Amino acid sequence: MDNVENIKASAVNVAGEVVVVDAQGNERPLVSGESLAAGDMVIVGAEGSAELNLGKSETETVPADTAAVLEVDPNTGEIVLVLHSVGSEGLDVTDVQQAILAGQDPTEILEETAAGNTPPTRAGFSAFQSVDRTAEEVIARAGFDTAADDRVLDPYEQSVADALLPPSLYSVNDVRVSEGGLITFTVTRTGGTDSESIDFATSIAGGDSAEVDDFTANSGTLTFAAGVTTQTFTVQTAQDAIFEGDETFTVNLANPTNGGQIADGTGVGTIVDDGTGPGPFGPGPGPDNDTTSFSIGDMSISEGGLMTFTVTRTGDAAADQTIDFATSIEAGDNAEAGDFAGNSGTLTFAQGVTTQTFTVQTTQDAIFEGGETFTATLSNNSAGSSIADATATGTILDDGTGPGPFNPGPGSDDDTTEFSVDSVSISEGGLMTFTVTRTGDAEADQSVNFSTLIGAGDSAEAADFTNNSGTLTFATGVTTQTFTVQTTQDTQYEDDETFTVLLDTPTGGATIATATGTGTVN
Ligand SMILES: [Ca+2]
Ligand SMILES: [Ca+2]
Ligand SMILES: [Ca+2]
Ligand SMILES: [Ca+2]
Repeated sequence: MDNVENIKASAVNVAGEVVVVDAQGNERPLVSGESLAAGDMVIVGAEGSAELNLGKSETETVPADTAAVLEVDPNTGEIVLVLHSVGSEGLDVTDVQQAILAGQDPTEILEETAAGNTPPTRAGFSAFQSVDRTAEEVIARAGFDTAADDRVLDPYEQSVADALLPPSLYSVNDVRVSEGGLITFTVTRTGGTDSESIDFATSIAGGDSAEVDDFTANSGTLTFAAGVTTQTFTVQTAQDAIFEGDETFTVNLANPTNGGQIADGTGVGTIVDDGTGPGPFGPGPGPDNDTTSFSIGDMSISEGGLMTFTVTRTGDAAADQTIDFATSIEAGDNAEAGDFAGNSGTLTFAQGVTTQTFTVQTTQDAIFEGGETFTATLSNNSAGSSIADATATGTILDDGTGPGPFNPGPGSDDDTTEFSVDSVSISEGGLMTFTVTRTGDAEADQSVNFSTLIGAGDSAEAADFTNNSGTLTFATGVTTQTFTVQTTQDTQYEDDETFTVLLDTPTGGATIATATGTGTVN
């Protein structure tokens, strides 16, 4: 017992709601000019302030929303203020009184922070120097017995202390997982330190996209032992091979015990099957990727036929997926606009459908054009899919090698042309004219070589005619061309003399129907 009674303090100026709880737990309003003693707790309300004279050169002010205990610094013997921010919750004076009567050090009711001479601000509390002190010391200086056995208000001790602690606040997080993975939700408790529990449950809430088969529902109670701040629970997601996009479900917290409160009671579980989810997950390497892939195959058909392109989807999707197609003549293609009827549109793949088709009608004519190509292109595929092969070549065949169906018509189309040469007889000394005929027409020039020769069965001799050879070119629409061979006049009598004319090396897809003719000199 030092000279506590000799240390005097007083209220200089009091504004707003200010009360004093003395060391005996008695409450009274504080008014300007009133004396204060060590052990008094000054509680200033939200709008108030209390300017105090602590026997120093300058006064000190207890600001709004603050509680302060007048206390003797055992090192200096000076009176100091131990300050505590009350905050928006306020401070229940009755609780303070009961705590004091239950033997609790009033400075431990508050956060232990000592003020210097400068009136503190809330933000500055943490900068103040802490003063080491025990409950026995302070209460002894306050002038009454501190022996706990003498207290008659033991029933308050536990409940009051608890009431002054902040309640537990619970939150649950959001979790994203690869499909098939085990989701672990974490429930965090802040504030509470006792053994408490809270319930959790999964559900499919409004706005959620998951279905009951997408995860295994779970619910239960999480118990937080004293000092434990986090607990977890898991939800198993279901693996499949169908693209569903992000699917969500909800977890909710409920029924916290011991006055606990829920700060964030809703967590979202997101199941990802597009390869962007986290991994690894067990079993399996993760991340899961159920996205689909589209491809289109090349196609050829006989001219005039209806060409059917097949678009293949690898993988399946829960919702319809679409992809656009269009035909065009690209660089490198040799078809022309008239060779087929362009087509474009959208193909829809419902769940379970792996192929879709579209058709292109090709144009029939009698002109040999060889293989003509155009391009079919895929684009604008649905989300959750990719295009593995976006282009196909359509080839129109008119050389008799193309496949059916042929519409209209019976089968493979053949527009190839044929060359033939005729045989000519003339009197010795005459100029023979051989005619080469092309059967059919072609889009581009075609040519064929001709030459003369004396074959195994021929009777002419070299001197009987003048060899000729060359190339005949057939433009589009031209069906015949000619070449000549000059025969030799002599004075000897001879039987008919023969030689051979020969066609070879046709170009432009043409063939030779009759390769040889006979020149006969009478
Ligand atoms: Ca999957
Ligand atoms: Ca899936
Ligand atoms: Ca044709
Ligand atoms: Ca043709």
